[in-house]
Amino acid sequence: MEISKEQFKKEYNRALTSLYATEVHDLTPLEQYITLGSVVKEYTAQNWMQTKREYQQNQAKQVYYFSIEFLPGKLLKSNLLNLGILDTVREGLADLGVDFTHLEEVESDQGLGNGGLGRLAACFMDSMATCDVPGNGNGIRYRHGLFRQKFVNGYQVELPDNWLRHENVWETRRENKAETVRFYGQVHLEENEEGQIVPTYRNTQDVLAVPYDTAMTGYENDTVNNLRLWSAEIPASAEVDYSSEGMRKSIHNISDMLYPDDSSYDGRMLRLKQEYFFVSAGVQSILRYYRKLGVPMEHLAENISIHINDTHPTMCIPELMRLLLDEEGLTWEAAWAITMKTCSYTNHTIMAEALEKWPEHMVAELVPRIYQIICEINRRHIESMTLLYGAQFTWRTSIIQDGIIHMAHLAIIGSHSINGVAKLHTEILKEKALHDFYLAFPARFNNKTNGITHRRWLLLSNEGLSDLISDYIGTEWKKKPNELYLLKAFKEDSVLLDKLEQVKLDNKMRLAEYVKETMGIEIDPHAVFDVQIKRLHAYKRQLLNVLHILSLYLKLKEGPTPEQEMVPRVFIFGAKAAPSYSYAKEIIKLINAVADLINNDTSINNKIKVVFVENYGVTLAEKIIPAADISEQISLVTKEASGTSNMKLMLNGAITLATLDGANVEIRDKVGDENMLLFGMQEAELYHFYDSHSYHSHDIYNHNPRLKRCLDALVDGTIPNIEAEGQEIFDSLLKYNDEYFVLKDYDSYVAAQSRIDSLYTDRKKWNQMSLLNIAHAGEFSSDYTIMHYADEIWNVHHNKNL
Ligand code: 26Q
Repeated sequence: MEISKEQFKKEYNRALTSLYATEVHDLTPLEQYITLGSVVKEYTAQNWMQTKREYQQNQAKQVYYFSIEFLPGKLLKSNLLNLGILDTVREGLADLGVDFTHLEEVESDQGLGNGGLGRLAACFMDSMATCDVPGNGNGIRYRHGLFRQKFVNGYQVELPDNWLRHENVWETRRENKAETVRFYGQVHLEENEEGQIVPTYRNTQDVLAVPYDTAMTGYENDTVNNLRLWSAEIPASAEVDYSSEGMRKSIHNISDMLYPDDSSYDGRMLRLKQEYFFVSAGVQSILRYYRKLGVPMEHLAENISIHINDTHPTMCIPELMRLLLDEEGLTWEAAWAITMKTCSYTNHTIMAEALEKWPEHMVAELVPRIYQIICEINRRHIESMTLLYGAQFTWRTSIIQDGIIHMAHLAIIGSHSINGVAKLHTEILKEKALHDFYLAFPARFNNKTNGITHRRWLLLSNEGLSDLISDYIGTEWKKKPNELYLLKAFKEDSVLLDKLEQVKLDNKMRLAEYVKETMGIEIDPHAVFDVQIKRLHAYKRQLLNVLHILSLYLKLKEGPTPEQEMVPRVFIFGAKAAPSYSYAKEIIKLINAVADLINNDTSINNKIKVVFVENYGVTLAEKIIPAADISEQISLVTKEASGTSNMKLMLNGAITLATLDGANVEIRDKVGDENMLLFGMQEAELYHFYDSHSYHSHDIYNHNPRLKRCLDALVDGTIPNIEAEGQEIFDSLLKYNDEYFVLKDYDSYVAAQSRIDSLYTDRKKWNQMSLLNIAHAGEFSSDYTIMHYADEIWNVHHNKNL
């Protein structure tokens, strides 16, 4: 949009008069922020309405992205960037004596997600709006997002995330768009006068789902899509008595908090309730919109696409069936054909413990009509498959097995498309995890490698680098991020390489200041900043990282060796552990204990520092990533479906130290082996160990004195205050045979690590590697990912050429 600085100042002043009836210098930063938010919201409102009108008038096919998590972070700066008024607003505020950075700081993170999956959903919302894809997000407005993490004596403590304490300026409550969601009770099928089977419900517990909408602005294109998050409220019904405390509480609880587990499912009724709550409200509201269009129900799939982000929204399938059967009066066959054509599903994990399974009796009790429909879907599936493939094969694909409902099976059977999130992950789905389904429905399987929005992860978070890039290749790359490859032409340009180094150094100095202020730890910006930021999980192997740190430390302590000449290293960790995941919490304690030991040992002359930032999330990532030299992507091969921090770090010029897992494979394909640091087992070797049961971690312990010394340090008092944790971790590696092959990959990890020093010392070489990583990272923009979804799965419009 076009707006002059003077006009903006006028509008800002008007807004603060109307909101607070005072002068700007009388406002707190929070009030100044709220004022700015209300001005920006007004700017987007016109485009928001216009976009909605256009979609309706053109009867454009719409995508509904169902996700139980959305993790957008802060919205102020990204909205300003997308509107094209970031600089105008910054300057206008400065004229008024307001520092924009102070306003940014007071905004709370919208942290309604655990990690990769929720952040991916947010990147996709950004890219859908930017690519003019008519896309809608559908999720839950949790009153509390992911917990706030604190360390007390090195242990993780979880505090509630009260992100709605202050007004949320970005949302709009729409009471007139509320839907009713039915739980429990009994359902009876009866024939009506027209011979149709209709259900009657008794003793249900009804919940009112009230939507809160947030504008998702596209980048300089005037498109504004909608993110709709549902809040559970007590219905104003005369028939049921909602006055009991228990009843009110049980309704209130549905949208009270985000489950903090991201890799093991928790079979609690409340979780299932959350799932059906946002699914039912969302699908009902889609059909309400669709009926208004006046197009026959038979054409639903030509106008609507429902995307199921992991299995959590799988009940979209039986819920759509329910509405088509019970409310629209369609036959089963017609309803099923529409449902399959409408729904598509993304798988984000192959880890067995993360695959959702629900006891049949729980589903039957909570959502009896949905249960009936699932049973009928399964009955028909079994019937048709048995004829083709025989009973045994068919049974393996059954939705219900031994009283358990397998959500992934339901999602696959009810969708026309099933995708994995990186090449290797999709191959594993097809060949291993979902092989039977792949044999039965090969055409449904496809790969869509994840992506990230380069707007948040470069333009917004690394302005120094963005400006430098534009100085050399112009600004086209902002809209066509693959043009970053033009940087390759400057590989030998020492002026650019020096400037690149300077930008990185500036970012490192900023991070160092933050670390000093918040943690009291001094770090040297000239040290190598080695970064591992992601959820804490055994398969991601933060343990491998800390064991290497420990071995470096022990070596330094042993006396003068070539390592004494090492380039100083700062190891930076950011990670939350699920509160119930005690092993992950023990690793946190270990890292903190090692950090304490090393940071306070003056004899090593500051060669190593270990920084474990508290409360890692989107906003901290935006501070850390621009300052990273090394990107640690060290999961056990086959376990990380894709990873996305790998892409963000690469885009900011970090060198990837990685196993060939998830999207690291695609990163290697683009930058080449010589521009990253690869190590570790590959897929075939791992499967060989699985098949032959020939892995014995004890043998490695016994034959590798350096590693043995390091592991013994966990239990012999070398590291103070970790008696219990040290022993548990030691046992996991030796007594329980090291499930994630940490010891197996240890030597090759140490070897890769030891290459860093000499590479880093050759500044030109290092800067060239960094430049090449940036040059190839544009191809990981989620704009491209979204266009592939639009073309190959959703069959919807987008505005760009691939
Ligand atoms: C399910 C049921 C009950 C409770 C919790 C859950 C649950 C919640 C969140 C299960 C899984 C998640 C999140 C998973 C996740 O973030 N997966 C990551 O998805 C990224 C985007 O595709 C990938 O890049 C990562 O590799 C993958 O780990």
